[in-house]
Amino acid sequence: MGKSYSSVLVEVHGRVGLVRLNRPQALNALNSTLMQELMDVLAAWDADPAIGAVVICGNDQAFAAGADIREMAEATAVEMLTRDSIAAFDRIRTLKKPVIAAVSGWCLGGGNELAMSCDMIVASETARFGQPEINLGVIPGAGGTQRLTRAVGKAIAMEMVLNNRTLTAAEALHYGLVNRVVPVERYLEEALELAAQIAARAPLAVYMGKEAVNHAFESFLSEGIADERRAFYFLFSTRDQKEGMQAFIEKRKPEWRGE
Ligand code: CO8
Repeated sequence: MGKSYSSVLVEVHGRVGLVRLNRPQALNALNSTLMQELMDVLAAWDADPAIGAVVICGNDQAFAAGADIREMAEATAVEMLTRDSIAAFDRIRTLKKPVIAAVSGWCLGGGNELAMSCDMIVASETARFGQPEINLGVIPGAGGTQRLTRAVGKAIAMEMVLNNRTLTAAEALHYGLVNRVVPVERYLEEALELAAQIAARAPLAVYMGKEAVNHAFESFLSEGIADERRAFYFLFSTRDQKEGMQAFIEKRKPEWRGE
């Protein structure tokens, strides 16, 4: 990738891009530099056909303990609005490549909102999920009231947002916030394996599948169904559809080209 970053670490594993949030002294609190660097990396990988999926992780202690409180403590409403650093969260949903959050330790506030902005979450047994903004006299600002409620339901979301209830990894799995929970020694490997499996699949179908699933959260059922159907029909114009179906008939492995 060539560029050097101060607050994220970047690695490529085959067709999977791995970006590590790297402000361990602040439990990976999301400041503007980190968010800019993260978005820069994600945008570059989204445009790179050699990358098929992305994993975002922190370290074993913290995925991220929220937005950087020191950076925003003195900000005025006008400054917050003008800076609009929250806009970055929504961009992950619009990326073509699937993004998996590999979460261990603290996953709080903006950290949990970042994880929920990703397409899937693989958690370690030590992960703790929460929206503690109420302790700071504010509410979640980057989707914590919306994505969280859609994921875990109203009852649990209310407790988390109004009373700082944190979820253990097992609870997060039970309520549908995360895809899977594995021992701390394995969570990153597990996320990378899942990403590698998806990265080996037909790229256009993965992109349209991600978009169609995300549409379920944004539309009436009839609109979502119509959108899905259009995407399904469209995929019959791709070489990968012909190859995938022919390979099935010929009892061989398909070769995906993303065309
Ligand atoms: N911001 C800035 N610094 C932080 C943050 C944070 N969110 N979290 C931890 N740190 C720093 C601490 O200040 C401390 O630094 P120092 O050593 O210099 O004093 C260091 O990280 C280690 O933290 P602790 O000593 O507090 O570690 P503990 O193990 O005692 O406690 C906790 C861990 C419970 C996670 C504790 O650090 C904590 O409560 N952190 C704050 C959690 C929080 O309130 N998060 C929500 C922030 S608000 C938010 O996310 C709104 C999102 C809106 C949109 C996002 C826009 C970008």
